[in-house]
Formats: sequence, C-alpha cells, structure tokens
Amino acid sequence: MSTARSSLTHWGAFTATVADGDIAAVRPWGEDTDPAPALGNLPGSVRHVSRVTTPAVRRGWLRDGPGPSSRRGADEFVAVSWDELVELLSGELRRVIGVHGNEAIFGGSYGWSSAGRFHHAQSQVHRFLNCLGGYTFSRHSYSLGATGVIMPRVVGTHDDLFKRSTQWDVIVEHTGLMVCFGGVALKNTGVNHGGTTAHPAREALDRYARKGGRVVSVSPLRDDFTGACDWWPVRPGTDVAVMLGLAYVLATEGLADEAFLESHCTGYRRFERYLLGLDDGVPKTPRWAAEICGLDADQLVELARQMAAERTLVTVSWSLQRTRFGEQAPWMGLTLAAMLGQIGLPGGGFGHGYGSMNEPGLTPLRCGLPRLPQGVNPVRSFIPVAAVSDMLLHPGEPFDYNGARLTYPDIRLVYWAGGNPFHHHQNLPRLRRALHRPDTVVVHDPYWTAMARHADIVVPSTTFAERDDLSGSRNDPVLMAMPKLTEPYAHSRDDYDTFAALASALGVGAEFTEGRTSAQWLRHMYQTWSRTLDFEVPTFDEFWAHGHLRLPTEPGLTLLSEFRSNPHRHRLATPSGRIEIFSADIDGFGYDDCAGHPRWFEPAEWLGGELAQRYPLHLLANQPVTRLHSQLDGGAASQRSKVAGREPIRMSPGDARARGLTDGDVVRVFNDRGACLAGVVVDEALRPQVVQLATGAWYDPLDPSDPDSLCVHGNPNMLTDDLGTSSLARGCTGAHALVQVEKFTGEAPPVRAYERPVLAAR
Ligand SMILES: Nc1nc2c(c(=O)[nH]1)N[C@H]1C(S)=C(S)[C@@H](COP(=O)(O)OP(=O)(O)OC[C@H]3O[C@@H](n4cnc5c(=O)[nH]c(N)nc54)[C@H](O)[C@@H]3O)O[C@H]1N2
Ligand SMILES: Nc1nc2c(c(=O)[nH]1)N[C@H]1C(S)=C(S)[C@@H](COP(=O)(O)OP(=O)(O)OC[C@H]3O[C@@H](n4cnc5c(=O)[nH]c(N)nc54)[C@H](O)[C@@H]3O)O[C@H]1N2
Ligand SMILES: [Mo]
Repeated sequence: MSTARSSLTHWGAFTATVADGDIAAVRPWGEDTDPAPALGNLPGSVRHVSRVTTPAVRRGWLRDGPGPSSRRGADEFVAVSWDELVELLSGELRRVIGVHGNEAIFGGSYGWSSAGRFHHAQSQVHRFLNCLGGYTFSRHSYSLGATGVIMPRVVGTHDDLFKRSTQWDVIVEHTGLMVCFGGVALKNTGVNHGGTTAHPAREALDRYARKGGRVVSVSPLRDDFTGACDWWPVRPGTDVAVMLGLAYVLATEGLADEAFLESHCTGYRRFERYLLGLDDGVPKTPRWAAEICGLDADQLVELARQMAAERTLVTVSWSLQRTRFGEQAPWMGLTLAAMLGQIGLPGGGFGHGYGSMNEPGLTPLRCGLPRLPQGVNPVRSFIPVAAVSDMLLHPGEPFDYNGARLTYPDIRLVYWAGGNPFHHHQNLPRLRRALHRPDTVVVHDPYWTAMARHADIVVPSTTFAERDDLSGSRNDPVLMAMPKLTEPYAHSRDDYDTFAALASALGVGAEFTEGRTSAQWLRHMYQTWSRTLDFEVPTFDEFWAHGHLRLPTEPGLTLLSEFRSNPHRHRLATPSGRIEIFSADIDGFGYDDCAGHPRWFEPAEWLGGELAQRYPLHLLANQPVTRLHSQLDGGAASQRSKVAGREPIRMSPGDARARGLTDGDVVRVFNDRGACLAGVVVDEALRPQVVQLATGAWYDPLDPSDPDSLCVHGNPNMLTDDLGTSSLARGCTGAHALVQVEKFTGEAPPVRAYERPVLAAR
C-alpha cells in the first residue's frame, strides 16, 4: 500500500509516496520552479542503515560511571531499554545538577535538525533544560557568527538585513549593477531555515539579465554565479582589500556621496584617514589592493566609477564572514555602499546573503509563526557558539567577547539534540580531545552520526517523516502541515516524548508537557498563534485537512528605505542612530584583531602569506550542492556526487597537473591540523591555487581510537581552524584553510561512516 502526502524540509516542500515504512519517491511541491537537489536524499531515509534503532549506552560509561574518557568515539555500545535509559539519564542529570549546578550542563545544542516548529530538537532540549533550572547556552550561529555581533553595532540590526532585504522584484526593476562578493551561489538558495515552498532567485536573476542588468561576481569560483557575469577570480580572504581599493577611487575622484555620509553615517572621516593612508602611510589604492587580491588595478578603477554612475547593489555573501577577521567584510561592504550613497534607494545599497540562503530577496510575512515556548533560562553563563572546544578544554579561564571579559564554565554534561558538531565544528582532532573532558555526553539523533558515536548516551529520535508537525518560515508565504508519513522506525521516539519521560522522572513532568500530548501541542500552538493575527485563518482542523495555508506578505521592500527617508524618525539601533563607519564602542575595546573602523587585516592562512610556502593551496570548505550540511549524506543525491566513494575535491587543471592528478584520483588533503582523503574533480571553474571541498561528508576516522587519525571520507573540518573570527565576535572560521594535496597511493580504505555500530551484549 502506498500513500502520497506533502511535507516540508529546510530544503523545500514536496509530495512523498510512501511504501513499506519508508519514503519511496518524492515530487517537488507544485509551485516550486527550482527545487533543491537535496530532495533526492529523502527516499530510503527512514530505514537507512545508519538509523539508531535502540537507546544505547557506551560500555565504559555503563561499567565505570560518568567521568572524562578518551574512549569516546572508540568504545562499544550496549543496547538498553527505554526504561533503563530514562533511569540512567535522569539519574545523571540529577547528579550533575546536585553536585555541580545547572551551569555545568552545556545545552547550547547548536544545529538545524528538522524544519518542524514543534518537534524542533533544539527548541525541545532548551525547554526541557529550562524546566530543570537552566543550562550554559551558546550565542549566535555558525552561519553568522561575525555578522551577528558586528552588524547590530554598526547598522543596528542583524535579522532585518535578511528578513527585510531588498526584494528580487525591486532588484530586477531598479538595479543596474550588482557587485557580488562571494557571488550569488544558487546552490545555497535551495535552503531556508524552517523550510521554503519556492526558490525564486534563479528566475529573478534571469529576468535581471534579460533587462540588461550587469553582474560582477567577485569569487574564487566561477560557479558562484550562474549565467552571464564578469567573473573576478579573487584570492580568497582578500575581499576587504578589493573593497578598500574601490573606496579609494570613490574618495579621491569626488565620487563619494558626502551628503549621505554626513546625514546618515558617523565616523567616515576617521575611516577616510585610514583609507588615504594619512596615519599609517599606506594609501589603500587600487594598486595596493591589486597586489593583495590578485585582480587588475585598472579594472578596479573602472568598476568604482561605474558603481558611482549606476544604481548599484553591493552584496556580501555570508561565507566572507566565516573566516578569520570575518567582521570586516560585511562592515566594509556596508561602508562601500554608504559611500555610494544609495542605501535605502530601490535596487541600490547593500545586501548580505543573496546566494547564501533562500531568504534574502524574498517577501517577509506580515505576521509571526506558531511557536513552542522555550521557557526562561535562569543560568547566565554562555559561550559564543563556535567556542565549544575552547570551553571544554579551558574551564575557569577568561576570554574576550564583544567588549566583555567572560569565563568558561566547568562543563560536566554535554547535551546535544538536533545538531552534529562533527559536521559544524572546526579542527576535529581538537574537538575530539575536548569531548574527552566532560563526565557525560548525551546525543539525541535519528542517525549514527559521528557525534552519536562520541556520546555516552545515545537517544534514538524519530525523523520529521515519523510524526505530525507544522512549519513555515518568515519569508515564505505558506504555512505547511507536516503530517506523519510513516510509523517510527525500530525503537525510535519523538524527542518530545523522551523529554516528557525524563521530565516526569525528574519531577517536572507537568511543567514540561503542560499536560499536552504532541497532537494537543500542535493544535495549541496553532490556536495561540491564530489569536495574535489581525486577519482570519481557518480552524486547526481545516488547516490540517487542507495541508497548507497561505499567509499575507509585505512586497516591494528596499533595505533601510525608511531610515533613508527620515534618519531621525527611523534612527538605527546604534549608539549614534546612524550607520557607524567608525564605532567608538568597538574602538574602546582595544582589540588588536578588530578596530574602530573596517580595515584590512592579513590573516595567517592566505595565499599571500608565509604559510603558503608549505601549504600552497587555499581550501574553500563551502556548503554542499547535494544536501543540507551532513543531513542524509547517505542519500542518493549526495552519494551520486561522491568520487571514488569520497567527497569530491575540485581543483584547477594546472594544480592537478602539477601533482600528477586526474579526475577520479583519491588524494590526501592535509595541513598541520589534520588530514582527510577526497576524490579529485578537475575543473576550470576554480581560480588557480584554490581547491574546494564542501562540508558534510560524515567524519570517518581510519583509527577511531586516535584523535589525529586520517578521515578517509573527506570531512574538511579535519583541516579548518577554530581560532574564532576575532575577540569581538569569536565567530566560526570554517570557510577557509591552507592545505596541500597529494596523490594517495596504495589501497584506499573503505568508507564505513554509515555503518551501524555493532551493539554488544551486556
Ligand atoms: N568547515 C566548515 N564548517 C561549517 C560550515 C562551513 O561553511 N565550513 N558551515 C557552518 C554552518 S553555516 C552551519 S549552519 C553548521 C551546520 O551544522 P549542523 O546544523 O549541526 O549540521 P546538520 O548536519 O544539519 O545537523 C543536524 C543534525 O540533526 C539531526 N536531526 C534531524 N532531525 C532531528 C530530530 O528530529 N531530532 C534530533 N534529535 N535530531 C535530528 C540530523 O540527523 C543531524 O545529525 O555547520 C557549520 N560548519
Ligand atoms: N545546498 C545547500 N545550501 C545551503 C546549505 C547547505 O548545507 N546546502 N547551508 C545553508 C546554511 S546553514 C548557510 S549558513 C548558508 C551559507 O551561505 P554561504 O556562507 O554564503 O555559503 P558557502 O557555500 O560557504 O559560500 C558561498 C561561496 O563563497 C565563496 N567564497 C568563499 N570564500 C570566499 C572569499 O574569501 N572571497 C570570496 N569573494 N568568495 C568566497 C565560495 O566560493 C562559496 O561557494 O548556506 C545555506 N544553504
Ligand atoms: Mo548556517
């Protein structure tokens, strides 16, 4: 018997055919003209061999009790019953809270998990831990670690840059020139947090091109822009120099909009001293920039003049801030746009994240969405999200963050539900050592990810396909029902039911559930939400029966148009109320890695630096085309992309030739931090000396007992560093690393990442 139902993932809406307890086939949602390839990973995902079938406990933890252990990731697991699991886990939570306090629980639990708004694992774990008295939390995201701190300080918002970005229709109608740092990578527009029912970016860019709109794509990869453009193959990590070179032309040729800089900005003169080199003796001329970025100085001059002459949109992809000194690129992009004086004019100004996520360019909802209340966390201790290894390795030690001096808490229990640190964190050998430290590591996941393999207690979760839920996102017009497609596989349980059982064992059952089942929660969330609306919506039952609900949106937006029209009435939430080209606050922090105005900092790992002598290739560890992060890496679309069973590494023909490499070769990619294998794809779309290996291949150590072991599959976080963007934001720096690549000789070891661990008898 097969049935067809519609549902939603972060990478799009679809209709599934279900047979034999699994998704058999999917068809993209009717209105989606550009569905994401990752939909192809769904068939077979419910009964995939990598599913966690039963609650499991690491043998050493079961035998010796909680405590630091270097066996994490190498030990056997023992299957336990749900009753035993609840007893062991609730007992351990009680112990840690009783002996060490709630601060000793790290519950940041970063990760995307599923699109559903109720069964969102991170929301569930936060609500649960809040009922227990709180937890050490994490701030911001791996997506936007630097932006999340710098942009509120200099333009008063982070969220509105995306939610209320200049819309595609406005760009198509008004923009004459798009200068896109990091391109507009359509592969990334497949995805949106909370799901998405339409992917309009490709079609909008087609219309833009047909109208004669011009694009300059500044990126090491040609395919970061689809269709006609001027491709400027920049050296990775040098965009700020390019922007400074352009700004220099504007400043010295009388092309900067002095009136706008005066009326809407503060601190331009301070910045201009730096730009002109009045204090450091280094004018940031196009020639200076060209030396750094590897582009042509005359072309920079020409482009700056055109930018001043045309309606110009300066866009900066999120990847540019996921690097050392990542605060600078969005800040400098904003500054460049401010000098052009077009911020707030239709089709002009600044954009951040076109081609990073589906959201920028889309129309926002005129209302909120149903949500699960997470309660209140009384614990004040937190870390910037990408400081997880630092925290575990340096308890009690101070660190700088956003103007404050904070102290790392002493974590005893790590609780992860709905994320995969072996996907998202950098420097995996260091992460493994950090994970040896706590007394207990708990992971809820439907799959045996590397994080689950490094846990002491593994809790088998259902996937979105095995429960009722609903979802939508703030820039998509459709609220979708996500009906259960099939029964829970093996002994998996909804995270909600697990937390309800634990809460009950710990005496806070009623607080956690408020007396509701999941079904009652869905109805309750919908009804609570509908009472906040200023328009009529159908009843929950009508919504559920129909399967989706169209919501009103706000078309025609231009970012910061209100601020432009009246900067007094629509002050920005910055200290000056204006765009801060110079921030007295940041200047006052006295950091040597983030100054009072945007500037060029030379990173340790770039092609112009000393380290490039030893590691002469610049690795871009970007987002994968065929999946969302590490999710469903075992699925058909992701598997089709592999080369010799490994994650593909792309390199330019010259770099391949110099190493005697051809398509299909297995290579070892390495630097001082670690190494992984990958499968070669030779491609002219890459700037020479640049290689590209997407994130998301499941970590697969050749020797699981050795933290430094080679990953045989191709996880680029074996190579990246977790130093943090700067003392200001301490954001993720996973986008870049310098590496060397060599042919792997001998028989390549098999990839075993998806194999279910053998569960030992007691
Ligand atoms: N080198 C490098 N590293 C990066 C990046 C980069 O560009 N370069 N990008 C970074 C970015 S931007 C991000 S956002 C992160 C993403 O990092 P993550 O969000 O941690 O990655 P995902 O693979 O999406 O992990 C989600 C996990 O949730 C699980 N899951 C799904 N549904 C459920 C559920 O219902 N319950 C439970 N308990 N679990 C569920 C999935 O199986 C999966 O293991 O990675 C970051 N890491
Ligand atoms: N298909 C798919 N889409 C996704 C995701 C996914 O996993 N799969 N993840 C989603 C998430 S959570 C996020 S946060 C976003 C991330 O969005 P981004 O961070 O923008 O995505 P990336 O693919 O890492 O980077 C985009 C491009 O920037 C270019 N780039 C890298 N470094 C530099 C540089 O120094 N200079 C210049 N000029 N260009 C550079 C790379 O060539 C890269 O292809 O993507 C989202 N979209
Ligand atoms: Mo992200």
